Amino acid sequence: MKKFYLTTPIYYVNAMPHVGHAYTTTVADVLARYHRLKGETVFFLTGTDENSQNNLKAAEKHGYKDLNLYLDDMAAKWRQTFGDLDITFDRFIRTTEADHKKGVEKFWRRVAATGDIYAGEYEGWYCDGCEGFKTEADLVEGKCPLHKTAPRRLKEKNYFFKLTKYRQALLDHIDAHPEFIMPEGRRNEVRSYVASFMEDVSISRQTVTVGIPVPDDPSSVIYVWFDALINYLTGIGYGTDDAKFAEFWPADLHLVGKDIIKFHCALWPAMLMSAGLPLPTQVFAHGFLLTGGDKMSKSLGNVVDPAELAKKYGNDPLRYFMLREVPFGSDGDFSVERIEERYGGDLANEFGNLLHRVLAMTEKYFDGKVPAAVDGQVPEWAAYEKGMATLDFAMVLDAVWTILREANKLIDTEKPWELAKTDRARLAGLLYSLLERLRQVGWMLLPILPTSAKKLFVQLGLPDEDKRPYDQAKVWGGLKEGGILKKGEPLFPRLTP
Ligand code: ME8
Repeated sequence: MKKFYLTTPIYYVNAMPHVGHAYTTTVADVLARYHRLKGETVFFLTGTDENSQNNLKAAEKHGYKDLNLYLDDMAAKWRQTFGDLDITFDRFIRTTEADHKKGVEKFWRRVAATGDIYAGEYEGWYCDGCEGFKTEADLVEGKCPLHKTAPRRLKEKNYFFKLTKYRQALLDHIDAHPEFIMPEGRRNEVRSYVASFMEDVSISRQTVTVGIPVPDDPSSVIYVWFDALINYLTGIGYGTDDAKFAEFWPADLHLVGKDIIKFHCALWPAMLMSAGLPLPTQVFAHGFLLTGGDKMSKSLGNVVDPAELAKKYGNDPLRYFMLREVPFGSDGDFSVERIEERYGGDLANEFGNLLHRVLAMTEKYFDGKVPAAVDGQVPEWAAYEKGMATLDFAMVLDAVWTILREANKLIDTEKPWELAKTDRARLAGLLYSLLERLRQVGWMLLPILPTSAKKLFVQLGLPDEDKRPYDQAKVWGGLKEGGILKKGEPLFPRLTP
């Protein structure tokens, strides 16, 4: 059976999740559900990046005396938020967990044995927000452009990773595997960084107190990024469960935001090459959700709480908005007004009302029973699947909404209320065809709007529909004559102000 291993970044817990974090995680969830539907063995990993000095600062700020208590509380809140958002992760990893630490140690020793770690002295500009050194060229008016704070000068003994040893191998890999870094614009950015700017990287800290100790040198801790990236291995058993690791590695997809592309497309593959492990198939870097033109970010203080939004609009509309509003890969504005417009237009009007009308007409003209089957087909599956495979969610949703819009148009042109008087056979065929299209739309929407799709199946009288094999479900004619429909509440009721 085919496997699909996908990951999100592991998030810092110095603040609560905002819509930006929910964005990456929701997209990952859509893909995880889609690949499960197709019958693949999916492993979906998300979690929290806890060995960070920023977390310690946050713990102190919130009056915690014990960092571990703070981490436990915050990890529980993140996990809860993702649970509330219907995220179906297979593991929520925390980098303070024992199996992760064990795997990191093993990985460090492996890279050291290759001869890729050396001791040296480092002096440079360090941005605490990024947890990384910055070159002069990275700074804008002396400040980190992301955190808008001045970096501090840092000088200490560090262990270095021979990143530059892998320059050519990385370039060769990027050139031979165009799908490795997506979208294409990001690939060019990484390529030019690797070719012209990449230097060896310091992978330990002496002045930092939080982190996994360097094996055989407890005076230093492992650099948080070196430790964090390894979560993609330890999350599936590296160092503790060889069989599981062999089953799932290499990752099929690392989903990340564009802010952390260099870590994932230069440092990470070089680390894997050094450790003699195969590289992930793809890193896809999406753009930023913006508020007021700036990246939504905890350090800028312009964040929106996804749990609040989900409570107000429901999870499905929030998921829909994230996939529909911003072309995946580009930046885009987040706004509550647009969520409401999408809710009222695409969801309530074009989808929810259609279902309601078709069910109401079948109730009125055929006692709420599925009329005899007629031929038909839904050619949009090809575009839908291509969109899912290439993470082109506009293509996916266009495919679904083409079906919905055509169905709405068909009602306008065929005028079933007139057919009821003139041509009952044609009316029966029309209604069957509309109901069957809605069943297929339900399948397309299962990964995207899981709650609404299941409600739709119930209303079509098929409460166990989602248990069917995907390949069978796509075949026209799944609805059987005489099936009893169950018109229920509208899928997207009018929003209360
Ligand atoms: O970087 N729009 O964690 P982090 C879209 N711990 N996505 C956004 C976003 C926005 N405005 N803001 C955040 C770290 N994100 C490291 C990662 S991985 C081995 C270690 C998402 O808490 C996006 O996925 O700063 C981004 O890459 C990630 O959150 C950064 O989360």
